[in-house]
Amino acid sequence: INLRTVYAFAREMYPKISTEYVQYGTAGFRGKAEFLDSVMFRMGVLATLRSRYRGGAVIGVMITASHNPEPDNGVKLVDPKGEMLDASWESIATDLVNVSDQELEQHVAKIIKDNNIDITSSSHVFVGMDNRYHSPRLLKAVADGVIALKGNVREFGIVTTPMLHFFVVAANTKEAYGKPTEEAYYEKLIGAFESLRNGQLENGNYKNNVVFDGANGVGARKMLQFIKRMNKSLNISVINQGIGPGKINDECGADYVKVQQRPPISMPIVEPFTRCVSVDGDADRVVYFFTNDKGEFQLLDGDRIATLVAGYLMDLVTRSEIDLRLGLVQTAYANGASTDYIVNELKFPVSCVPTGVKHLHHKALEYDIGVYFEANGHGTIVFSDHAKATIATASETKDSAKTLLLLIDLINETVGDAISDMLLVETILNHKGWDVKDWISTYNDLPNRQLKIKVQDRNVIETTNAERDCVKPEGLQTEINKVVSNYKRGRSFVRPSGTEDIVRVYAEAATKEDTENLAYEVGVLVQ
Ligand code: 16G
Ligand code: ZN
Repeated sequence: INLRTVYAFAREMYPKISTEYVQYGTAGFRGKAEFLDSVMFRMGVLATLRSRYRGGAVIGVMITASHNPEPDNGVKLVDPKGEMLDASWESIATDLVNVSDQELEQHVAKIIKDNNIDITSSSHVFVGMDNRYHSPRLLKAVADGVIALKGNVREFGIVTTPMLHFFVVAANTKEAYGKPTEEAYYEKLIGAFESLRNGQLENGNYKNNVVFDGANGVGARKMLQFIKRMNKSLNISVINQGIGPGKINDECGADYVKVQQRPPISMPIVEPFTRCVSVDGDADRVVYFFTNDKGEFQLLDGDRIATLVAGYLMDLVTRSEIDLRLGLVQTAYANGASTDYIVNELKFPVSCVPTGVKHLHHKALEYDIGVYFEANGHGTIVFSDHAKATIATASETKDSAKTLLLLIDLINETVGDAISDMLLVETILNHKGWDVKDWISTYNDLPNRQLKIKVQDRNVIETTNAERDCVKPEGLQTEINKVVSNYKRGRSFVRPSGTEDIVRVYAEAATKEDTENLAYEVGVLVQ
């Protein structure tokens, strides 16, 4: 393989047009789409090298800017088991993207040498994209990066982020997970969902209807595919389908609903207490919401989903008379009331980790059944091999274990999957005979508020203790503590964003007014 080709491709087709330093962050590279062509090309190169480094295993490349506005795009790599790119390669990615076109050839040679990569060995890269209008152009750049190194590339076109993760795992584990195709994905999830429903479409307070806000993103398209293949096991009406003038994530979708604490702008009039679901632009986050009979908006976010799922799983495990270690993983953004509920009422072990799926996922793997969710709706459940074997054995005699076995199939263990998570919530509510009133009455959320603060350099803020304490600048935490101590049930923390050039402030307190004041006061300390 002649590395000159890489340089030639780069120079002719994907020249680097910005010298601004970019970093592979929690969500890979993100930015305005017009600056991303060279980044994409180089990520195609890197994915091929990574595949060769991992003995030819399939590596995934997903092109999306998730919940960010439509003009943005981004790229992240998926490792063979469906996890996020290994941390040790994040800096390799950062360096590769920042070198000039002239340095590129030599730099690639250095990566090959440093990592002992056999450049003649086979490699496989899967690429998927969301439905932003610039995604196809960027996908071609990734594919050309692979081709420049004579690797194999398979393009999946428009898919959700969790679907791409699914394909990568499926291809690498062969039979264990199903085939790496869209059809196999639908079949696996719908098959499990319909078996779990077992013909019982309504139960107690549970009604079989839901409104699905697709954020004008790929989640909407895929949901329409689900509906086509489902035997009317759930009546889903899809809004923000991405046809017409609506832009991705614009006044709709999970991030908007969660942060603004209101329904999407385009919300049709529905009966009070109708279950509504919002996903984000690449369908890896999900939140529920509804309007009550007083016309008030009520949110059921990632914490609500986590507590619902955790309680249900614990119940099934107990009834199956099996001994498994269960645990829930949250971040500092988890509502204090959710943590109290899960610790005091459900008696479920909880741990707190820094923001970002990789931290949550990693911690969850320490349990036999690890439930993890960010408050923003990003999460899933992971089962250890020991848990799977134990459940399989128990399922021969216990119905509750049979249910657990089907749940494993319904869950996309590799990464948070909005559609799979939604089908899981629907299953649990159906089994419990619950409507949203029952669900929301398990505990009362503390009012909470998030602020974005623009600062000169967000990295002057350093945190510890899962982002709950600030160690730098010195003295700031003491001042925050002082302010917080004036508020009943007050809690607040600050952290630099991993995806935007800002500092985030989170505050919660006993009343809405206190929460606003607390957030404001802490915000002032940061500025
Ligand atoms: C990324 C993370 C998400 C996290 C968010 C925080 C992944 C796949 N995604 O989108 O989990 O909640 O960043 O953003 O890890 P922030 O650092 O700007 O608050
Ligand atoms: Zn997303």
